[in-house]
Amino acid sequence: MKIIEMHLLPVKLQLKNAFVSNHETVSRREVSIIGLKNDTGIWGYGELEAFSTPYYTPETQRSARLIIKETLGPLLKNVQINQPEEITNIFSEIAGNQMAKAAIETAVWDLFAKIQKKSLAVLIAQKIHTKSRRNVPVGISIGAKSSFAELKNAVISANYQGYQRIKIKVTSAEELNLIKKILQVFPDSTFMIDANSSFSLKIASKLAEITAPNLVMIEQPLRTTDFVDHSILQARITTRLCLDENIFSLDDVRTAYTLKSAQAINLKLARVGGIANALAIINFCWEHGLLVWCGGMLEAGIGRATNLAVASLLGLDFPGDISASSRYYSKDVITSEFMLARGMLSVPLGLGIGVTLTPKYQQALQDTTSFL
Ligand code: OSB
Ligand code: MG
Repeated sequence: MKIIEMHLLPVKLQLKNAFVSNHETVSRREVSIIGLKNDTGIWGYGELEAFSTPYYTPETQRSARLIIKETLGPLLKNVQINQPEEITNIFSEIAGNQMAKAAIETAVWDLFAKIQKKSLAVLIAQKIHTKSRRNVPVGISIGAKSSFAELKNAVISANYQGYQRIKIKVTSAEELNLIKKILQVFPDSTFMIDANSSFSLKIASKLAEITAPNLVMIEQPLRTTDFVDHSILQARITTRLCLDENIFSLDDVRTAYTLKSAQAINLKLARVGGIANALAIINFCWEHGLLVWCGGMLEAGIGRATNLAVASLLGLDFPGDISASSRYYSKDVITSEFMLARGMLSVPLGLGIGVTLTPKYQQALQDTTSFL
């Protein structure tokens, strides 16, 4: 098939609650919806997940849209595509820009699943020779809180809703005292913390002291370009380290594995350039005994559906950062809602990503001029 039209629609969504991390406080989330039309009139959809600012990763919505329109899109013009994996190879001559690449690549996967009349979850499972689960165990990521009372209430609420694992954002080493108390007050909940680089090697001994069995991992404690200090830290503590911001590619995962910088990988499709790279990373992690699980980055409906298709893979058992729609935006871009039932989200049964843009967003997307 060939792609004959490409459309890009910037969208601004209001988060119900501001999300605080060490990088920034997000209250308005900007994403872009990408729509691709092929030569038989079938559409595929993807979501550009870069943030408005370059704190979490170097790309921004504006930089990525520019790269998509001026550089990546034109590489697919008049090109015959037989398999979705071909996109990653075509884009490999362009350095970096993983989120821009992933936006197009995931839309092509959606398109192929629709052509083959199957769900994206099933297509992906077939590619990696496993099965797709109907229901996916999920967790929640709670933004940093300034008081113990606020944090405790957020944990009570997450437990009440049924989330199977709770991640708490931490913006400084001082907040570890709050975390220690939480670990004691909720011995039966499974926790992890995400420092988003707000720790340093200086607090290694403080981290080594936390041996609570209900703290299953510490995500991204140190600098986003460092593998060496993470390795030193991992050797000094018994709690698993998990890398997020460091990981843009399979090569980064291999570096982390070889240097023993972490024992777990937070996998985000957008951050690694799309589904084909994500599958290569999953395979590597499974072969080498690294725990790999699906992260999230405050996606809107299209991105959440795409993540859920990957997270549905049998074997990706650790609950991901893919929470119910109600946790994020008052108005999303799709017509359906992801709802939590017994700590799980169910994978849509429809073709491709299995969700549909609301008429308003579908119209707005089609009204943009194709940049191909
Ligand atoms: O560090 O995992 C992170 C959100 C935006 C950017 C980075 C991160 C996050 C989250 C939220 O933790 C996960 C979610 O989408 O619910
Ligand atoms: Mg993280």
